[in-house]
Amino acid sequence: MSTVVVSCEKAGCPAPEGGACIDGLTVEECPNVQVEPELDEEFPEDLSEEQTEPQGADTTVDGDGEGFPVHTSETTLAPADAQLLLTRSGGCVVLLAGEEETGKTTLASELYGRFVEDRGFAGWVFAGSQTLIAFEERLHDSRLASQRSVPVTRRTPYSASGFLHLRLLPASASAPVDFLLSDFPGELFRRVREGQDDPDAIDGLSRSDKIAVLVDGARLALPSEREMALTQSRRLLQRLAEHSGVESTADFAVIVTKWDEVACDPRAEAYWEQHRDQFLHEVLKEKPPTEFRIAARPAAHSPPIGLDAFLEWLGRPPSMRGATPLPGTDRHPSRWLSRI
Ligand SMILES: Nc1nc2c(ncn2[C@@H]2O[C@H](COP(=O)(O)OP(=O)(O)OP(=O)(O)O)[C@@H](O)[C@H]2O)c(=O)[nH]1
Ligand SMILES: [Mg+2]
Repeated sequence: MSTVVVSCEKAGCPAPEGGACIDGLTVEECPNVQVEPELDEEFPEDLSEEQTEPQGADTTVDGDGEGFPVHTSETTLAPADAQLLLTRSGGCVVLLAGEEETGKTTLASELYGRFVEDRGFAGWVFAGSQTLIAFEERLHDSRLASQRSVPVTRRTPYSASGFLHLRLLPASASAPVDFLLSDFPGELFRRVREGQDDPDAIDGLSRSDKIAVLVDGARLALPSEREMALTQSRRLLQRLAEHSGVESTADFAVIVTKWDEVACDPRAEAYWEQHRDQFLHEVLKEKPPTEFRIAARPAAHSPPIGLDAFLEWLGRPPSMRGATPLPGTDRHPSRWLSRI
């Protein structure tokens, strides 16, 4: 893999167009250029193989005006593109795991939505995204402009699934961190929970730094549904936590989504309080998952709940239980750490 010059700070330098450096320097010697790997292989089937240029990359945006150019595409990132990004700059892979309509897409897109309203949120500054259009599409229906009285998120079909990308700059550091948030259909997780599919069917599972299993708060609020909702989420957590392909350094969380629906119903809240300890300590006894209560998009158009705490957890370096380099990549927890 060689490198190509994509930009040069020196006015008039022909290097980005394929010409010679205006100062006669090599790419390695020149301090003024931005370079990217030149890639010409076929798209790989999974994250562990060779990498190519991001699919659909069409625009270059300068996320925060401070020199972190990113390409943006109309779609989510396919696993190969996600891996390319990791290979280039490291990053944090976040798996949002939950069955149909548990709130995965809303959580990811409202996290991005915080930075649309205000470029700084919870100690981070927005520094770009390769999936701006995919984020915007996901937010569209929830906006007043969509003329709906109740905000909704469209179901995620397999054809639109992939990774959403957020590049964020921690207020206390100079280097941005790339977050890749999965947006997969709930059906995939139902099939894994039911044992119809192996967890390996989940793209990127073995590379996930953070794995969040969602419990649908709206179902906790329904007496006829709450027991089943907990049982299903617990089983999914178990299937993922016990899977040999999951890195020992991966951090787990359990998120009760749509917390607005739980918080307004004392019986629903009491039910979760009563069962949460068992839920959190039963599967991952040595290191129980972190619990979050999140309303990414409360029905009453009130402000979101819990997104700041969730982002703080995402930004925490992975725990170092028996840390080993990830196979097929130079990404290592210590490298991830050094970026924060
Ligand atoms: N009341 C309330 N509703 C929410 C909240 N978050 C999501 N929802 C609604 O829950 C429904 C399902 O949310 P999605 O984000 O589409 O769920 P999903 O897990 O991505 O679903 P699939 O793509 O089908 O797997 C949508 O109608 C959302 O508007 C929340 O915080 N509060
Ligand atoms: Mg979805």
